Amino acid sequence: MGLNVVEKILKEHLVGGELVSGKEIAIKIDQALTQDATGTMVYLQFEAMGFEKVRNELSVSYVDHNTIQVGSENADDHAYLQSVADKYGAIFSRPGNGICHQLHLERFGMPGKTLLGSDSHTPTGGGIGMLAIGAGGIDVAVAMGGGPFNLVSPKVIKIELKGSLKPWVSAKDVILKVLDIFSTKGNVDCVFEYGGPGIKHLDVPERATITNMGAECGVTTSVFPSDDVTKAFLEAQGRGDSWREILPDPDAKYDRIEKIDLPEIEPLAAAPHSPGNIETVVSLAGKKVDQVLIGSCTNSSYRDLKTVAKILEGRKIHPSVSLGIAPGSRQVLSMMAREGLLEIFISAGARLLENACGFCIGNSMSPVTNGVSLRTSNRNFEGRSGTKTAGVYLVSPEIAAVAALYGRIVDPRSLDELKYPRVKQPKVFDIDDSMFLKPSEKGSQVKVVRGPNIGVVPKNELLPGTLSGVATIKVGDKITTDHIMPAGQRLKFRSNVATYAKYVFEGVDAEFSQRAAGNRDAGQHNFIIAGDSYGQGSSREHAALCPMFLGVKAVVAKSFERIHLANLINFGIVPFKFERAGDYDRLVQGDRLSVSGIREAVKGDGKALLKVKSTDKEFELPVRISLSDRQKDILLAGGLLNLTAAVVDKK
Ligand code: MIC
Ligand code: SF4
Repeated sequence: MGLNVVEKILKEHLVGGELVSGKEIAIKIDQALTQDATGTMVYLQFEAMGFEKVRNELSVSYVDHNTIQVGSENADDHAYLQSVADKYGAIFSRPGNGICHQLHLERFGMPGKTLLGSDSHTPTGGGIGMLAIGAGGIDVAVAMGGGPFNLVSPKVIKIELKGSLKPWVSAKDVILKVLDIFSTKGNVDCVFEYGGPGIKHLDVPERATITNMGAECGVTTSVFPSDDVTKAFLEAQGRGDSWREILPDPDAKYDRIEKIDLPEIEPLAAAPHSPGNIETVVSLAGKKVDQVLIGSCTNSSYRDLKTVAKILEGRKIHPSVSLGIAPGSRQVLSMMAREGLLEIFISAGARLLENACGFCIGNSMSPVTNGVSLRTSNRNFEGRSGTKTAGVYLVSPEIAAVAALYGRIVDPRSLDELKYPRVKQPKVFDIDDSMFLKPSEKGSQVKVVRGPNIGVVPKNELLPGTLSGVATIKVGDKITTDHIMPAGQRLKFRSNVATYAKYVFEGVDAEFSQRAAGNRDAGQHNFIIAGDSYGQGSSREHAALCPMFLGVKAVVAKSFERIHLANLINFGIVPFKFERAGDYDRLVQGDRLSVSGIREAVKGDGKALLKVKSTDKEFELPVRISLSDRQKDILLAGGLLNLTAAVVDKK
């Protein structure tokens, strides 16, 4: 029987289990990436587990999130990461080199390889034909140490693209269309495999824009075949020898096929406050815009920024708009400089931003109160921009650039004065790898630099026999990890769990952390009650680690997102699902909750009873924990760190 691209790569890497969708499998990880905001914890855990060196083919430690450096915390993190990479054998990408996903695509991505990254947008690598998956930091630490990665064997959904895109419509609109079809929930344990005659019209960075934002649908990853387009990109990056063809067999099977006619797609936007809230640009036309930000790992390639430059050329931005442009990498930046495109940005009135995550993670450029911000990034969750009252619209670079000129959302197809600039991939990209530091020969002799911001990894206790405590918070549907563990101005505390934990649920309920710590100190377990798709968005394991530190022992939800579910288990927090979704309505914050025989339930069939008690009610309701045998062991041990530190083969 013929195989699809996903099956081909999985088959080559399978080290445990069977490729039957829904069943847990283990795969070998060829490459790993970390970024600084999750990376310090990855390396602290790597050290705590006792690994002696990095053992996979390639691990790269990028610095791109925490580059603001207000106070010494960020610089402390960078110094730690640089020294620890040197010691254990990873490549260190210096601050100023660019955004991890853009850089990895340019310089390291290889068709047919597996990549595990401690960042949810790792699937950007799917644009080059690799199986690139985002995961929690501890899973990446294990993979760097040579261990396998465990995942649910996915359902493969083929997205068949036909025809080519019309002027003013680009890859961003394709993924916004996909989000419109699939939404941000209900796609857990699926992979999108793109195919069909339309893919030959999309170059690798465009494909990467599409696979990048598959993360917003909640799929495990997205992948394009590796074809002549992939070959041309790798050759232009001076890496033609990394190419191999990977196409689906003609009789490959899929769990579902969705067809999209590229010429039918029109310019789209994701309206506040969800990437799944899709509207047409024409329906938003006329909306006044305060800020336009172009960049992020979704849309910061040479193609994207040159398109923007061509639109801005010879023009000035609207006086009421603040325009910021952040190239994705030093390669993009240097090509902009060499080709005179920076000149265009400067003359148009743009603010040149660092080639880093910056605004995308709310680290800078927060919009004005009640403002409208148009961004080419991938997430517009409420408050992520740093301004709770602002509305962020996610659009293509084309729509963003035109809005910067007019001060409002405009459908450029209605303008005669603007001609659509089609940008072609250059024959050769500028290549200068000098900001990637290879590990020195000194290895174990290297002294790891630990400034005051470098904390320790807290460990959990064994799972107790009975959980007993309080519903410390009740939240609704689609709670993102940005709700649970805010980034932005709190991002600099990532390496220090005790401090960062003070901000758990800060934007939702600023008293949560204190209340939870109080319960913990009084010997009570904290429970979180949640609706559907709990833990959407980022891979940040701090959204499990910090609640664990505050004594959260269980989350009772209608459903969970993939990476966050794995993170909860990895830190020993029990993920209960309501057996009957309607029971969610019967619980309120402050209810006293208990579950007895929890260790037996984890070992056995996963069914348990949640006892609910308050002054005016008392009842029991059924909850369920679905776990693989491996996950059962982790949960019983109180987390992966307790388990792996004991069994790891360290040499
Ligand atoms: C994000 O886009 O939310 C982040 C910041 O890149 C996160 C990682 C993190 O929280 O450090 C992600 O997407 O995984
Ligand atoms: Fe960085 Fe934003 Fe991409 Fe996350 S989504 S990796 S914060 S650019």
